[in-house]
Amino acid sequence: MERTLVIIKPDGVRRHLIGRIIQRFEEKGFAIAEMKFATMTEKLAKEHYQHLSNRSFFDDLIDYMTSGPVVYLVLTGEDVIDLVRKMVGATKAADAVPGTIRGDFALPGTENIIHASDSRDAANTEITRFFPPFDTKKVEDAKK
Ligand code: DGI
Repeated sequence: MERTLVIIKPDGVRRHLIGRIIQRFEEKGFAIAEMKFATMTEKLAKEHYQHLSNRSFFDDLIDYMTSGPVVYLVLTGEDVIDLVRKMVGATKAADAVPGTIRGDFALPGTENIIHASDSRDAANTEITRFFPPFDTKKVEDAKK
């Protein structure tokens, strides 16, 4: 089954939108395969947004992404990558259509509530970045 990586960004958490955002994905029929609440390190934020490292807003973007906890989700379902991007809406608040998550909640500026992988390659890279392989059986065995 196809998988995608979603991040509810620090402003989404601060504005108490976690429940409403996750509800949209559940109502659509996607399954939550993984979920984690944690503050992003500067190293991972810079890696995640390396394609924007030459842009004037890069430092602000890194400060924002590391400014508080985020929710990481791996969602699964048919066409989940494309459909979640459609549900998320356009990057800029002014372009985001009402009915999309950004269209309904995002304010102008860098802070736009949510991230979702934009391709199969990006999804694989991002899922491995934020959910590194972890052998729970080995950990359990080590505790014995
Ligand atoms: O995949 P997206 O998040 O929709 O878009 P992206 O990968 O091009 O940009 C990543 C984030 O960087 C975006 O969610 C918000 C920020 N950003 C992108 N373009 C601009 C921007 N922030 C500002 N201030 N101005 C921009 O033009």
